[in-house]
Amino acid sequence: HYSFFSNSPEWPDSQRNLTYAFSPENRLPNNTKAVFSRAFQRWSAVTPLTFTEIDSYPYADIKIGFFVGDHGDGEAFDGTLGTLAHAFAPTSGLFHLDGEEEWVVDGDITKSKSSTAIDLESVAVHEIGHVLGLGHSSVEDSIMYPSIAAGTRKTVLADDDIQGIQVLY
Ligand code: TQI
Ligand code: ZN
Ligand code: ZN
Repeated sequence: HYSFFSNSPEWPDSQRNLTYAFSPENRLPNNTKAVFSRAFQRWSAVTPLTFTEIDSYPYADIKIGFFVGDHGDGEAFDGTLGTLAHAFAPTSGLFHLDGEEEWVVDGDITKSKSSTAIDLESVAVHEIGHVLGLGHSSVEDSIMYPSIAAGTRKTVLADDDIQGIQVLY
């Protein structure tokens, strides 16, 4: 079953057309940006929310960046595996990914020979759930379940994810 952060924080009614931007330090290729666009669409399809990329990182509601080790928010990344990414409850909008993971962007993760490869889109859909206010779910097929089998891809929202997000929005 789905859960929320304590006190169930959400983006307010006045802030439902959300903007996002990528850290200018990262200079991400378009195929990487497209992964995030697809991940946002999973959630916009089942809520009144919209997500639009803008160039201004400081003005964006949702701030996305890849960082290594200690990056100034008290939650240091730890190199390969372990913590992959984190996002903070509404309305922080911070969405950080561990720059030392072996991120699979367009490749087929199920064909990867590497035991440490992680599917970026799967993690992005999960972290956006946190950005929007979902906690973890006890339903194994859900996006918000707190673990994912190595070498797998999970990008389709389960009924449990949809029910949870539709309580908030
Ligand atoms: N990062 C954790 C996560 O996002 C951080 C975390 C732990 C957390 N407890 C939390 C965030 C409670 C919010 C509330 O879940 S992670 C997965 C999964 C991680 C794990 O790097 O462990 C995904 C990030 F589900 F695959 F295990 C993304 Cl998809
Ligand atoms: Zn961080
Ligand atoms: Zn999580």
